[in-house]
Amino acid sequence: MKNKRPEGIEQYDRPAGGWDALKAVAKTLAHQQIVAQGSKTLLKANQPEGFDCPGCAWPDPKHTSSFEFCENGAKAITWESTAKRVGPEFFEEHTVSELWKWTDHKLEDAGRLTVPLRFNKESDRYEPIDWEDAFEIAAAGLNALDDPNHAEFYTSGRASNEAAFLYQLFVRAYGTNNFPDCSNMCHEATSVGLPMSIGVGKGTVTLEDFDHADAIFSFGHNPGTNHPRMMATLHEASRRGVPIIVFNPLKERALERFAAPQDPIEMVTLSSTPIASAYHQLRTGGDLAVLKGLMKAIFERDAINLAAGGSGILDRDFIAEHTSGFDELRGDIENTQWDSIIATSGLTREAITSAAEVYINVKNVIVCFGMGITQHANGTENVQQIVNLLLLRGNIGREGAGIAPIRGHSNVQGDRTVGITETPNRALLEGIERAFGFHPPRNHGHNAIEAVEAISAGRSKALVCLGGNLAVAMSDPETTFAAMRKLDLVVHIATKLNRSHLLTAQTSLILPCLGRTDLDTQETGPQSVTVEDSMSMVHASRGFLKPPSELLKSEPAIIASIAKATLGDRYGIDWEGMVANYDRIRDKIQVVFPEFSDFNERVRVTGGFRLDVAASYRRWNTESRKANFLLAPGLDEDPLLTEPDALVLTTIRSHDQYNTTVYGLDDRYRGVFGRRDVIFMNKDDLAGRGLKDGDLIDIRGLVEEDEAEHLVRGFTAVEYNIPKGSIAGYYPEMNAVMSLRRYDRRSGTPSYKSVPVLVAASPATS
Ligand SMILES: Nc1nc2c(c(=O)[nH]1)N[C@H]1C(S)=C(S)[C@@H](COP(=O)(O)OP(=O)(O)OC[C@H]3O[C@@H](n4cnc5c(=O)[nH]c(N)nc54)[C@H](O)[C@@H]3O)O[C@H]1N2
Ligand SMILES: Nc1nc2c(c(=O)[nH]1)N[C@H]1C(S)=C(S)[C@@H](COP(=O)(O)OP(=O)(O)OC[C@H]3O[C@@H](n4cnc5c(=O)[nH]c(N)nc54)[C@H](O)[C@@H]3O)O[C@H]1N2
Ligand SMILES: [Mo]
Repeated sequence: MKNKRPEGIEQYDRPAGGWDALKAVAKTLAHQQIVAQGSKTLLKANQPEGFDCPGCAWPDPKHTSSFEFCENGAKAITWESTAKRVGPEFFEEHTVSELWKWTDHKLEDAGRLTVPLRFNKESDRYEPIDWEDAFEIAAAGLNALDDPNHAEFYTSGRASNEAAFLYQLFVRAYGTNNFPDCSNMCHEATSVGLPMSIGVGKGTVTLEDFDHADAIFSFGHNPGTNHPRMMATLHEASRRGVPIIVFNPLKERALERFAAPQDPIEMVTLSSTPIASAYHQLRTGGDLAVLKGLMKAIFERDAINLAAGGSGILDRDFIAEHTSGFDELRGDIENTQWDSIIATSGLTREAITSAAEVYINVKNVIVCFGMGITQHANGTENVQQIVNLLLLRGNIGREGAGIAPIRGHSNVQGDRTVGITETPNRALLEGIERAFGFHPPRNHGHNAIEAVEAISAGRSKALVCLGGNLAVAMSDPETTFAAMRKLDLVVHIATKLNRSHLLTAQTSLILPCLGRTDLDTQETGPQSVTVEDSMSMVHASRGFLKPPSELLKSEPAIIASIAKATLGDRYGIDWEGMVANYDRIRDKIQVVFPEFSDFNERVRVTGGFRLDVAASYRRWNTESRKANFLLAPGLDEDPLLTEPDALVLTTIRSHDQYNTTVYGLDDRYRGVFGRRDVIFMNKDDLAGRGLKDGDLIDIRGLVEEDEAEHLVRGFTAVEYNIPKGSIAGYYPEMNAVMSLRRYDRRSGTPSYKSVPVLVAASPATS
């Protein structure tokens, strides 16, 4: 007899994609009450004349004019273009204390914000306010600070290039480099690690390179959920017979099998295409060991080949001409023993060697990776070891090969390119001076963790957020929430209500803005914005829907107005002129960043243009002028994990969420329906603790001695196919067990994917 599973937990046997994906979209459209308009909206996503889908940063194919079906893109779009509204009546009905008790899902699901709001402490309510008053209040709050470095300016990666550029200009003219940014919690390990290795913090491949790849390696990303349009590429590659080698502790369905909704045969015959040719379920955090193991196997094969009189299997010409540090790398890998590689990775030597064979036996290899690589204490090292692996056979800077960090938010890469960074380099500072004639601050500002620390310590007094949900996205909500409540001034520029907005300060403003899908009309007519995808392609995006309220302003307009109110005529910056016509913002972008030359002309060409990624042409902008093999000595275990019984918790996204935005409670591909309060565990880890499938458990984060308890109670243990010692739970619920001190020391990226925890039965059940 089959054991009874916990409520809402099922075996989901179907491939990813397919009819269930179409059904899910129909359900979303109905829920957001926009059936007629919504379906038309979907057809304009990622089309030359349409808007850039706010769902992910995967590039658009160059030669398609047909609609690219994407379930989660459809959710992102309908979530924004919903018919539901959050206006003055909503806030008359609900106090902030009452809203605080709502779930994250319910808060955002209430609909689009329609009026500027100011929090009134007496009534415990947000109340409508005039735009002009809002700008004056924000300006007065910022100007009241003793030092501009006492303010923090957060950016979430949906902001367009134009909005982000004006924002960084405003903040630098105001006088600080405090730019905490969602990227600090995401691909920062990439942005810090890659420049040291290859001289540029971006991926080196284009979408066309996938057509020429002979093997694709995938580490720690879940494209079926988070980048569904990537499935078209993987599906096509698999059908061409390209081996796809996956390293992921969880068997993600889309990486196993996928039925392309675009493929009439798969849809009609209910068939699907296998994606991974080999699926390696490594231990969470075992990537460094795997990467070193792959290199060790390659060196071993090379030695055998040389001994047999061959010329070796490394690209020795490339290594000699283009790289530095090869001997040191080889020494490090020789010193790393198979025993520790096997123990840390949880994979057998045979498994690792077989993957290395695939790598050796083909010419062109692309390595893709996501948060499973970056969100670890050694995230930067992980990224650099991926580069090492690629360099060994010259797999960077030629067609069909390279490194492909799969970015998160749709314009997170572009925001960085146009100046959202707490560590400005010389080119950026000189560019601003050239374009605007003032000396921007040079000192390093705060990243996301440092910003929360500064607020928590009372050093920073004001926080401006260009989108996002910083308090919920960050580790350790208890500390972060308390910190936010101590602020003098908070300004949120947002489309929808979320929990961060309810952490009210002395003065709190919510300024509602247009989204990607909305028509943006300024003095000179309808405007387009631009975005940069994961592969450095820059293109235009134009919304076309009637905005949810006549009162809404665009992000550039809001930023320019705050800037004008705060700075007056300082440095003679023409804020109004730039907002009247976004071409003028782009003209300035091109003065600051010469790679945007002829920006307005080039972005008007269908498909846009690619920003120069020097490493794609084997030009290495590193100090050595070479690509550097960099070392990650040892395979050190986290000291907290040496505690007996410690498990490594990884935090993941469900199929029904966009970061802190929870669309719904299903995680279809993992067989979870109607709930998120579950922890996936290996059956031995359950048994070893006297637990079974369905038991209620408490999860305690292991923290340093002087830290407060980090405990969550009453989650349901679900027996799952995950390596022993590794457990998984959903972000953001599990952020409560994570200390703010846990982050990659090189990049500042929180180690959301390797949280040491203890699991025990909930007292309620024992
Ligand atoms: N629909 C939707 N799309 C999104 C988002 C969303 O929330 N929803 N978020 C956007 C953003 S901001 C981002 S950054 C991206 C995130 O996209 P992903 O990088 O795919 O994000 P995660 O869900 O965090 O999952 C990472 C994957 O890593 C695996 N993993 C966990 N720990 C490890 C490990 O130690 N090693 C390895 N090798 N793998 C591991 C998990 O099992 C999971 O499959 O997606 C973007 N797109
Ligand atoms: N435990 C754990 N924590 C994590 C992660 C993890 O994997 N595990 N992932 C991290 C990652 S990769 C990231 S990127 C961060 C995400 O952190 P954020 O980027 O801060 O969070 P989001 O949930 O994407 O922000 C959602 C909010 O953005 C606003 N918004 C949506 N569209 C727009 C728009 O067009 N304009 C404006 N102005 N506002 C808009 C809405 O108000 C919405 O509530 O979380 C990080 N936190
Ligand atoms: Mo992200």
